[in-house]
Amino acid sequence: MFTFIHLSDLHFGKILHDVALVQEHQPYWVERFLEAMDEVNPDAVVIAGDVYDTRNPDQESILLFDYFLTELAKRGKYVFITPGNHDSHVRLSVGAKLYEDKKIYIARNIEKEIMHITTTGETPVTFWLLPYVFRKTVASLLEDESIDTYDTALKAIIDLQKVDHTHPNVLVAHQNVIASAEDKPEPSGSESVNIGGVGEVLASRFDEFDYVALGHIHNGQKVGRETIRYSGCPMYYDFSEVNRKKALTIVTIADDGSISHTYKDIYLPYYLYQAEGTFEELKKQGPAWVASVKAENEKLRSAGCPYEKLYYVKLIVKGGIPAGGQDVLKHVYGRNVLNIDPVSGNNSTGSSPKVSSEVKDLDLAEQFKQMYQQRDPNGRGLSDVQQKILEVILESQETDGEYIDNDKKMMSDSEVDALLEEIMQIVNGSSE
Ligand SMILES: [Mn+2]
Repeated sequence: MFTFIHLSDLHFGKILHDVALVQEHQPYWVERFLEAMDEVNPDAVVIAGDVYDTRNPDQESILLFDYFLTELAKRGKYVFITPGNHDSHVRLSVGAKLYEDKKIYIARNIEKEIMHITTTGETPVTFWLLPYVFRKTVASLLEDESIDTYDTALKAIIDLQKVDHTHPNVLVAHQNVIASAEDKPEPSGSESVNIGGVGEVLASRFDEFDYVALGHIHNGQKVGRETIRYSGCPMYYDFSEVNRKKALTIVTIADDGSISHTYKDIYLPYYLYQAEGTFEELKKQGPAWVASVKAENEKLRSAGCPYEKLYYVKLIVKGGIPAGGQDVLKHVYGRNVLNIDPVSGNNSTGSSPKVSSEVKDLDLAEQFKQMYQQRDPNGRGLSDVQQKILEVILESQETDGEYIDNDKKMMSDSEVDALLEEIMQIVNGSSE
């Protein structure tokens, strides 16, 4: 029997609204994870991409990953890590050759023969580490310009691997995988990637592999068969995940090669609560909710649990908020209100404007500028600095094909989001 914990999308350095999770919450998660790992006592831990939230992580995030790796190494288990689209594969894999003595394997860039390791022990398993596949990287690696989609790029790479079926084979990958055009995994709001069709690859490309440990989509779920799975991000990274349960995916490969999975709950650094109603309704309901959280924590304490449950709150206020109403709600719900979203009648701020047909034929920079202006409630558009940053980003992604497929003539809303996020990161980061 061989057991491993399937993780992905740690996103060290992520900011939830204005909370820098790396300060307290992500270190807390690492501790709870290590405790859970010691209980499960797996043979391996797999991290299927997006260790970091950005390709240029801050020092706290790097130190947290360093600590996490060191603790994993102390336990002497196999560790398999592959870079996601948020990671710089170079920064992620510094010293990777040295770690191999500690049974820690970190993939770097895509090569014709991808990194694969067969474990020693009673139930040998071969782990294949596939870094995030960019179409352009594969097209240039294989010198084949007919590779024109992510799906054909992935197929071309997989076809080159010589999979030996005398052992079970596990592929670790980070892609937007769909079972079919009608059967797509349900995204969360926090992937900040192009879910709108770009980058999709078919699950059937993985037929050679007994289990596919996926990252990228932040809601844990299967894709087609039970053994092609997203583990989901380990803690809540968006209020759209509010009703999702977060638990560790534990995969067991039996001696007869059959594969099953279970979930293990761990204590999370924080939980989410979301309520919707008029200002008066929300104000009235607040105290009862605060009391229920208090009761829940008292129950935990009397059961000998050393941890308290912390909640972050989002309030969707219908019908407008009176002057000073935000402060009233913050007072009622406590200091952990992260987001008060006023929704008033048909003037909804919830959905973003659709792409108008005239925007289609413009170049990406021009499209982005127009869409940004449409979204900006003041209609101001990009500042000069933001415009410069946009140009630099679009130029750099010419070379690695990130965020947007340049061959696509139209940007989706999620692509605008991703670009905007990157611009904001650079703007915010430059003041540090
Ligand atoms: Mn991710």
